[in-house]
Amino acid sequence: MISLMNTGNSAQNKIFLDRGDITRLDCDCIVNAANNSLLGGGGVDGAIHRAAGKKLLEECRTLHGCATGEAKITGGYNLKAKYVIHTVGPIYSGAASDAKMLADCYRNSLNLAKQYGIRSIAFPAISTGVYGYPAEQAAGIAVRTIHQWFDANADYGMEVILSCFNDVTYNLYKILLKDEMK
Ligand code: AR6
Repeated sequence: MISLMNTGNSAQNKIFLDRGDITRLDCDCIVNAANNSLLGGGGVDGAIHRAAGKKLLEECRTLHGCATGEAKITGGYNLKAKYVIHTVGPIYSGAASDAKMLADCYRNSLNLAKQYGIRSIAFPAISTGVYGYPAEQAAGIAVRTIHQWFDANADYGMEVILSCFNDVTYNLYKILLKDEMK
């Protein structure tokens, strides 16, 4: 895992970059790139449900879905992570609203995490798989939104892990975050 110190006025918040499977990470919370039903699917959603076990789906059934850009929280069950935050990214269409909804996913997930006292949270590259969001644009939105949240929550001390399942995502984040590398 590469550690990246956040610069600017929010010294206690940090970004880390990890190349691998988000379900194996040992952090307080992992974020799921879910769909509106919250009842499972392919990609990272399928991997998280498989690793967490059937009780995750049982709890998800009680949530009655989730709107695009919003976030809901459950337990982590068989995962190392105590919590899973489920957020629903936009299906890429090219409309201006795509970027807003993708930023909402990161912001709302971080706000919910803070409400639960979470200090370390791992994000997959939301919407960049099945939902077709161009990886470079999505990485830029993720990094910008996390930095905005750090600035707005300067003394909280959140560790954000950007989980990269492929080299394209990993290299994009590495370029975007190069100024923060120690
Ligand atoms: N760990 C980390 N990242 C992963 C993993 C993993 N185990 N598996 C895949 N990724 P996607 P979306 C990466 O398709 O585009 C589901 O069916 C993947 O390489 O999982 O938001 C849901 O139910 C990509 O970079 O999510 C929805 O219907 C990123 O995770 C739909 O897919 C997101 O890819 C959501 O599509």
